[in-house]
Amino acid sequence: MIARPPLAEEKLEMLIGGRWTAAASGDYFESFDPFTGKPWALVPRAGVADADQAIEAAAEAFRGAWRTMTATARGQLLCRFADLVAEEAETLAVLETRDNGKLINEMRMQCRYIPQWFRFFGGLADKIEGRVIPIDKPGVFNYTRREPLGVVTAITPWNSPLMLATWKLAPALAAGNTVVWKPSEFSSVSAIAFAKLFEKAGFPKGVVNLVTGFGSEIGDRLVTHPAVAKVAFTGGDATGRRVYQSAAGGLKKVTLELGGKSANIVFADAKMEAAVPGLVSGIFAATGQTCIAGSRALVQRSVYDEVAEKLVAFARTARIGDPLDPETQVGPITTEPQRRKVLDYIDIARSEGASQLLGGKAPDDPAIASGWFVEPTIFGNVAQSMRIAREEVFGPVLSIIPFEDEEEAIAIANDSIYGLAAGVWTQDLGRAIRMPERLEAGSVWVNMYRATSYLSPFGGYKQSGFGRENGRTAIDEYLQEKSVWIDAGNSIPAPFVQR
Ligand code: TXE
Repeated sequence: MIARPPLAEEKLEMLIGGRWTAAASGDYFESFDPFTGKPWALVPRAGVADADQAIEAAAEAFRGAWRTMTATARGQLLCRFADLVAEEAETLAVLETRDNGKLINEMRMQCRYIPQWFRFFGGLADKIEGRVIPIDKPGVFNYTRREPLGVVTAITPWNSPLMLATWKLAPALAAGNTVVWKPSEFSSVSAIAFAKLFEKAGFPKGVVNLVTGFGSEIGDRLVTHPAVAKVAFTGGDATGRRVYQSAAGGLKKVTLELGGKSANIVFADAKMEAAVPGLVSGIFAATGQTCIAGSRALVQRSVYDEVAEKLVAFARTARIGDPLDPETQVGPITTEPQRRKVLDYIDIARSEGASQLLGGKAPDDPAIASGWFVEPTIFGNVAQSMRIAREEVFGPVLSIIPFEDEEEAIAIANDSIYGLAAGVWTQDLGRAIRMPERLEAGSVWVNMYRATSYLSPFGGYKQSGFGRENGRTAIDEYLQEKSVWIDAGNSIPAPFVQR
């Protein structure tokens, strides 16, 4: 078991223009450990003046040292940063677990994996090439340049704080942009440790700025400041809509990743020994606090009773406890408001007539009574019309919805405003090909669930957002194309006619 040191009295600092600093106001806020329910760190509460300073520092760095650095040198910096993250992975993982309550095993896996993003995008930095266009005008040389956008604001959530920031920072920096990063007010501590590594790696001042504070206080400024070229956001859909609207005023580029209500679909021909743990991992791993949570289990009616019974039996054995204990399988909910939201949805599901098969409350165990826990909860015979089947809960709550055949499975799965991910469990090869074609989701897993990689694009269909993170093309989200025309023929222009 990893020791849990007492409340850090030290006041943490944020990074603005290469300077570690408190907020201009001198204010701090407490970050809570979801397992103890107590504050454990003091984080600067940035105001609009701090946000402005960070954006101005990023704008200056973009015009200065960063702009003139060769792409190869930029890529090497990203790789050096990757090495530092690899060295510090364990420390970062423990900070993340203390700050957001997610399992140490999961945060270790993420923190050890993050360097691959910086190596991959670092490697791409000097492969950003333009084209020579065989232009249809004699004597004219036309080529394209792919250039960075400028200052990118990255706004990130609490559920996988460093991983989701990495998905933005790695391609944004590789493309030559500078960044102002605002982590969630519920998980800023690991972000501060991460930012220190950018400094240690040797990034020029102002290229990466970290502003800690409340979205409700500085979010709007970080989006609307005239020097911001693009906003990359992951969070809830209500906040995402607001960010999009604010960004529209300044015609900023935006990418949004907004969660979902993903269907994890089990056909009668599935290998049940894989499908049942697959359903469990889709929802109870990470205590359901993942954008790709398979929160709707669609189960073919002929195996409905068998799957429901096995699911309940399997989920009942999940060990709930201290997320710093590697044996724990279900940790607390990250925030107290989020726990209330989850318990409210459980009440709603009951009042809508869903049958509760497991959980439905905070655990009774006095050893974990101070933590923000909710038991793994399963509702059976859920109808797609119920709110529990339509709205994102973002907690350990699974709805089982029966279906008759492939057509009905597709209809139910696609009957959602969201479209982030889907899972299909089948042994039928044709079905394994047909289903991904027809599912309206940005990621589809067949006979597996919840895998992501720096190599493969990730993002939403419909109201799960737009833009893609990860994979080669993610770097295009942080570039713009310029067309350059050169008259190589010394011709004298005809002034009043378009050439
Ligand atoms: O998210 P917010 P919250 C969903 C999930 C959850 C719900 C609410 O359903 O229950 O969202 O969670 C910043 N301008 N997801 O309230 O507010 C905020 O400071 C600019 C899904 O914690 O969306 C944080 O840095 N920024 C999800 C970030 O937005 C603003 C992950 C995300 O917080 C802002 C998290 C504003 N006006 C929650 N207000 C996913 N897609 O994985 C807040 N923020």
